[in-house]
Amino acid sequence: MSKKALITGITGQDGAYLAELLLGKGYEVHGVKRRSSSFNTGRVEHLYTDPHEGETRFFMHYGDLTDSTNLIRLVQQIHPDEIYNLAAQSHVAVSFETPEYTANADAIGTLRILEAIRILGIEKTCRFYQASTSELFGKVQEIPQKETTPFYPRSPYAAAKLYAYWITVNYREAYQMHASNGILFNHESPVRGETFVTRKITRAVAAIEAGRQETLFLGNLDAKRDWGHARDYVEGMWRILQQDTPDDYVLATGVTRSVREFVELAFAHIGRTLTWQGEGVEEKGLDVASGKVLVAVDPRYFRPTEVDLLLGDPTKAREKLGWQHTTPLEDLVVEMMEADRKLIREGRF
Ligand code: NDP
Ligand code: GDR
Repeated sequence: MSKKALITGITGQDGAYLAELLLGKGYEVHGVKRRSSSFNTGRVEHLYTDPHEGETRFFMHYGDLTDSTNLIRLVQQIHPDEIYNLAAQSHVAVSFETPEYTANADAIGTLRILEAIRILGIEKTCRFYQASTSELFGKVQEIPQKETTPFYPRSPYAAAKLYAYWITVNYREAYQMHASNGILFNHESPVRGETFVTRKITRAVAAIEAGRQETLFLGNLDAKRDWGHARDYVEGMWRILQQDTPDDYVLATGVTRSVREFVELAFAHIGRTLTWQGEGVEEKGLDVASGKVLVAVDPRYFRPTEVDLLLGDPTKAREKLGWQHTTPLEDLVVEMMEADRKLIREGRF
């Protein structure tokens, strides 16, 4: 009998990579997708087989983290061995605009799934993974950040994820559930959402190269992040749930780079070198060869409170899970740039 996994957020970046990983391991994979007026399953289309055309181990169900009855019914019907809770309003800047919804989906949504497991009495057989985040560390308390570093959330998103982190720990301790947190630092890929900074940059650089865009407008160029590849991080999620004992783990690369450095790497890939002029909102990135302004600051992208520096220490994950990242940032940028150049060539954006 193959194991059954239920993935919330299957239509997102991590959901797509995780579904592919688990199908490759022989799992039956069930995903929760939201009703949308436009197509939202593009990232998992390649995994889907029309049930009329043959056997499949990949199933999608309509649902929403804000609907308890739906979640209870899905868990009851599917009876999963493992639940990966990846669904969230995951955009930090957007969480300042939609704080109540973000709390409902990201914080209470997590509680709803834990309660579904408990109500259905499967807490001894069903393992639970919570998509926790380096945003919990927020305002720098310690460098690098590890499992014991104090949390200091800096956004409605991070505050909601803080609740989700602790309710996961609490249900583990109170009901002996196999419930674990992966505290994941930023991870990216060619299917990263287009409004997160890495993908926004690679898309814009590809568009500038193709003559489709003049300038890339960004917010804080000096924020530093520990960026890895999503493919490595979903492997870590799976490893966390295969442990005999539930626990919380940081997954990170152990290297931090600024948004500015990411921009420079992306432009270097199309043979452009930048020189920076001006300060603050006046700062611009100019093409050394032509003098054209390729990058400018738009304060619209500043956040009311910012997370300045994230740098993770993945020692515990390496020692206990045998996990480590495989993709240096330079390779990640090349992969994302090539994917976006291809989309442009094929007229797909
Ligand atoms: P994405 O934004 O790409 O995907 C989020 C997923 O959640 C999508 O499938 C989305 O559906 C779904 N979703 C959003 N709201 C709801 C809701 N109310 N009910 C049901 N589903 C919902 O995120 P990632 O794949 O990048 O991240 C996965 C998880 O990991 C998130 O919880 C994120 O907060 C967390 N995380 C991500 C990190 C990263 O660097 N990527 C780092 C640390 C944590 P739809 O497609 O319809 O919008
Ligand atoms: P983050 O990712 O907030 O770290 O959350 P994002 O890529 O949005 O921002 C990273 C840094 O870049 C700065 N920045 C900009 N960001 C965006 N989106 N757009 C811009 O134009 C821009 N200019 C500068 C930001 O201020 C920030 O400092 C991601 C999400 O995936 C979360 O769900 C996850 O929990 C964390 O990573 C770990």
